[in-house]
Amino acid sequence: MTTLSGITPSGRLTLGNHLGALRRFTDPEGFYFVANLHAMTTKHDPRRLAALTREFATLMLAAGTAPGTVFVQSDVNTHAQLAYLLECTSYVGELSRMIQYKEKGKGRPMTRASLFTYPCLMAADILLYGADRVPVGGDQSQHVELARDVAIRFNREYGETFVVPRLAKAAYATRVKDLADPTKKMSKSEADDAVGTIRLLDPPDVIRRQIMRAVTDSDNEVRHDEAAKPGITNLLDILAACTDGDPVQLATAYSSYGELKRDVADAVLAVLEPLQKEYARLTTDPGAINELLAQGRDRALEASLPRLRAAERAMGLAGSA
Ligand code: AQP
Repeated sequence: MTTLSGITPSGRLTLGNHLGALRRFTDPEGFYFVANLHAMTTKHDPRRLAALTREFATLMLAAGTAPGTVFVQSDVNTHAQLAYLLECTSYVGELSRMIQYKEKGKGRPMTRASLFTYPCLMAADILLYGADRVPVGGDQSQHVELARDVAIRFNREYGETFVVPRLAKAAYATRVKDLADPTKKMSKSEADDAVGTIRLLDPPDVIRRQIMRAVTDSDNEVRHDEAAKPGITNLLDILAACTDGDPVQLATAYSSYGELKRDVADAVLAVLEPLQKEYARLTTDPGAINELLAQGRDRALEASLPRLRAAERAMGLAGSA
């Protein structure tokens, strides 16, 4: 089974991104990419995109993702090339039904065309590597369904070319909630100074302060109860994810919120400080990072090119080697 996962540089990486994604990027045969092309579907700042892309790639490496499995999407041309072929296999009707497009763009005059065709690029990301099971949740599941429909249609019209992906239920991963509003998930696209969002590269004293100020409730009873106590439940989930514990069990050890928050801060820093040290070490040698990303690029290109070529031939594009 091919493991493939992308992460969009739409804001600085958060603790949620690390616990839910980054630290699971461990398959030495996997493909893990900074999805920078996906970060251009709405108005963006080129300098910030370049800086975030570099920061993401370096953080992936610092998190222990195997060198050679990490690459930057725009370095591997096959993604954009196959996306175009898939645009020629998709219908305006089905793309207009995508929730993300309906919510973020439909009917607005300045909506980028790429927001509309984005699911074709995501389908290309998946189909290029023959990924058969794609674990995603939320709005993304509709895009995987589209990738599936497009693969089936392509195979029927032009001959068997793609593995038809299946939607896999995302493995249980902690959904880290915003510390200031624990009813919503912690998101990287929040404002850089949002107090409820822990960024992976924030200084330790800032992280500690944010956790100590996390929104809770007033009864001072530590109990895992998402509906009645979302703030405390979020802190227990974070503690459990950082210490490989059980959040319900952990709750029984605390009789005050202050005590719990101190332990959460210690546990989060025990996870993030080594990551920050490794990040700092890697950034002292930009040439070495370039070398690692070139390895990842070459391996991804080698793995994806045969399928792109097969698709080109199937669609009647002459001249492909
Ligand atoms: N709060 C979270 N808890 C656990 N996992 C999370 N992920 C995101 N937020 C949390 C996981 O991180 C990866 C990022 O995927 P993405 O770049 O496609 O963006 P996303 O899922 O939409 O995540 P964000 O951080 O909320 O980004 P924005 O704000 O840009 O939408 C995924 O594996 C996701 O599950």
